[in-house]
Amino acid sequence: MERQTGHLSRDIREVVNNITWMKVIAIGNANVGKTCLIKHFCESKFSQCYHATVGVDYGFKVQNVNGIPYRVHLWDLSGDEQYYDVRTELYNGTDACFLVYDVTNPSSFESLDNWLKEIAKHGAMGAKVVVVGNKADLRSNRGSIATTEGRKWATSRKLLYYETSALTGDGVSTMFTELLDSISEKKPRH
Ligand SMILES: Nc1nc2c(ncn2[C@@H]2O[C@H](COP(=O)(O)OP(=O)(O)OP(=O)(O)O)[C@@H](O)[C@H]2O)c(=O)[nH]1
Ligand SMILES: [Mg+2]
Repeated sequence: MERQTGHLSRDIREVVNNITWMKVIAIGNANVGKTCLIKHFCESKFSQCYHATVGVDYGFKVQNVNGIPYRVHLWDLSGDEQYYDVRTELYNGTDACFLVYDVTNPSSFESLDNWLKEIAKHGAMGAKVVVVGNKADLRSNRGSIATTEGRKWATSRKLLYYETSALTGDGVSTMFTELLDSISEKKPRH
């Protein structure tokens, strides 16, 4: 095969160009575990240290969905109010969104409606949204939101509900797999 140094061969370029992509965003209050969930999905790793996302992080992963490879573009948005303007630039064209709260943090649960309003107002109203109660491993802490309460909130808005722990990995793969499955059904392939 002829190949110029530093260039992909035509065959590989064709494969890369033809692969269908999906845009997935993570939203929810600061400190709820969005970055950790993505890290677990992409690298099966967890970090106890909190490094707040500054504005946005971006990465992609090639993932087989129902036997077909997709390029999953993951946009990890900061939950901090100061980055509102950054986030609102990025919602357009979103295929799927996982809206995260921390089951031990009631104010992150109370903020969920505001997040739905934010994405609807700024271009992601057509996106598939799922609700994720994260840090399920800490559920025994006093004041935690019960599974029934989280599920009821999601169901009342016709959204699917998942519980996860980015620490133990429980529920993470199920949430991502089902979310990507549901988009692949709607997403036309090239
Ligand atoms: N015990 C436990 N801790 C978690 C879990 N997920 C995240 N954490 C911890 O929670 C803190 C915040 O996690 P991040 O993933 O950085 O939170 P974030 O939602 O990305 O926060 P921002 O980037 O500020 O919006 C870190 O100290 C993590 O180690 C979990 O499932 N269980
Ligand atoms: Mg983050």
